[in-house]
Amino acid sequence: MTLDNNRLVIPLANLHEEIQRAGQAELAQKIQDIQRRVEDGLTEVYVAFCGLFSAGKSSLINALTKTSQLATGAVPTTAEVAAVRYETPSGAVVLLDTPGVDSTDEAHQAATEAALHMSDVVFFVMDYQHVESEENMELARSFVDRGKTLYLVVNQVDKHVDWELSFAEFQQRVEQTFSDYGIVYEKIYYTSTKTSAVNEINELVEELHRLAVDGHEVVCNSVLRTVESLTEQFVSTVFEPKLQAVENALYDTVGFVPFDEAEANEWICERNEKLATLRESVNREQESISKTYDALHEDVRRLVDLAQISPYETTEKGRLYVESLRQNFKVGFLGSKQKTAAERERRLQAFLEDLTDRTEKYLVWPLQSRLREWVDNTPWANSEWRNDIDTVGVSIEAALCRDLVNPGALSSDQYPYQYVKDVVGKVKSGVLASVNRVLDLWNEHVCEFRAELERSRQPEVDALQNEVDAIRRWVSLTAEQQGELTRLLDPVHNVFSTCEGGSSCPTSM
Ligand SMILES: Nc1nc2c(ncn2[C@@H]2O[C@H](COP(=O)(O)OP(=O)(O)OP(=O)(O)O)[C@@H](O)[C@H]2O)c(=O)[nH]1
Ligand SMILES: [Mg+2]
Repeated sequence: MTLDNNRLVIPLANLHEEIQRAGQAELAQKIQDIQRRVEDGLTEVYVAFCGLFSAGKSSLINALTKTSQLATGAVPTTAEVAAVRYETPSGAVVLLDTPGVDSTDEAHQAATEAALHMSDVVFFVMDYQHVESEENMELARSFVDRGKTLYLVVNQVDKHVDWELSFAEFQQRVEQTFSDYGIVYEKIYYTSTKTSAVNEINELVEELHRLAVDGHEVVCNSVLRTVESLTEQFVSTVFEPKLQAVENALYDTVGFVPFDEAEANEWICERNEKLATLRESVNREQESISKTYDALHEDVRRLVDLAQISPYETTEKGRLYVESLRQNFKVGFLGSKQKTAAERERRLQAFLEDLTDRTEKYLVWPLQSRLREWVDNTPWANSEWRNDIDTVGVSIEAALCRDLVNPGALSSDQYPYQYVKDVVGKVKSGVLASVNRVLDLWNEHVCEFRAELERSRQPEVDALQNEVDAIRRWVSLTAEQQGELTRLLDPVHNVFSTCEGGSSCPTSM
């Protein structure tokens, strides 16, 4: 297989330029380092020996290469990354000795950090006695997070003494701990640079040979993952300030930041459902207020309509009054004008009194009682409204009864009945007008109450809406970030996806 390096070199050069232009010199340099490796042919696998200080990284490389070229010691020793070529029958593997990552010297840590992007595989070396330490677990996780292929090397196993627990039990415990921490690794080796019955240093040698055999595949995989990881770091740095602001807003409103877009969308759905329920409940309550009020209106209208205020006796009095207005109506043998007029007035008053009495008893009182009952039984009605109810009623004036007479119809036998109907109609519309005045007054309060109900829920609606807006801003910013990552990585991915060996290697011929 021959690598068509140019296909990957150009996208990497473009990526380097863009990252350099954005002022991220360190990341740009790392991309350029990878570009150089690609130009050199991507043949040798770089194995970085990483771990806490004094785990035995340098000693292990010395033992593997059967040399003592690297300095070793009980205090933090290795200060800089050193590359050692290790020849196998299938080709060379480059072993990178790195300073301990927990070295108190910051320059040591920086050196390891700077070399990691050049490694294809990490041999994570641990001292037998500190394997299960928190620091080791966190360090292992950080390698996994960077997309590194991880091999675990538990070194110095010559320190194991069987009387506490058997070696098999120790192995089981170590493997369980890594599994509990969810750390994914390729293989685990138990080694020693001294003499030990459980030493797997020869198996480690075989692993190096295998890596040399699979060299091209291993390097291609690693280059792709490292470029992805470095580009992710670049994009994260660019988006960091904006994302921080958006996430702060999320903490202020929601209290949490979603794990991913799916969770964010779930949160949006939940809140939208709550908003819909809230709006529905406000609408329902407002409708219920309107319905109660409308029902009262309707009741009042029906009460007025059906009120019987002119039974037979009343109608008779009305009829007698109307008949007394006919020209041929005379009182006494001589038909004295005064007597006739007095009789007419007496009949009018009799009709008036009767009608007034019945209007009070059968129309006004029932109406007032219905209104009071409504005020008492409507939770949101104001008890002061009871005072308005006293204004309901009508005063039936004699002038009204006189004015309603149609002189042209007096001679008709049926007219007295029509006359009574006219008077009753006028009285009822007077009463209805007085009730409507009260209902109109109350309606202003009803409208205000409906608006108040909406206002009272507004803070809850606003809070939910703010949460939805904050989550949406997060979704849109993370989508933008993802889009930027895709834009930058697409040319690199295209080279890998169209290559002969599938996604794992750039095009070969
Ligand atoms: N018992 C025992 N001691 C070992 C073994 N490997 C290394 N040591 C000792 O552990 C100490 C540290 O070894 P180094 O190889 O310097 O460790 P390192 O991981 O390179 O340390 P730094 O470079 O400081 O990060 C030295 O004193 C070694 O002699 C081993 O397999 N068994
Ligand atoms: Mg060392």
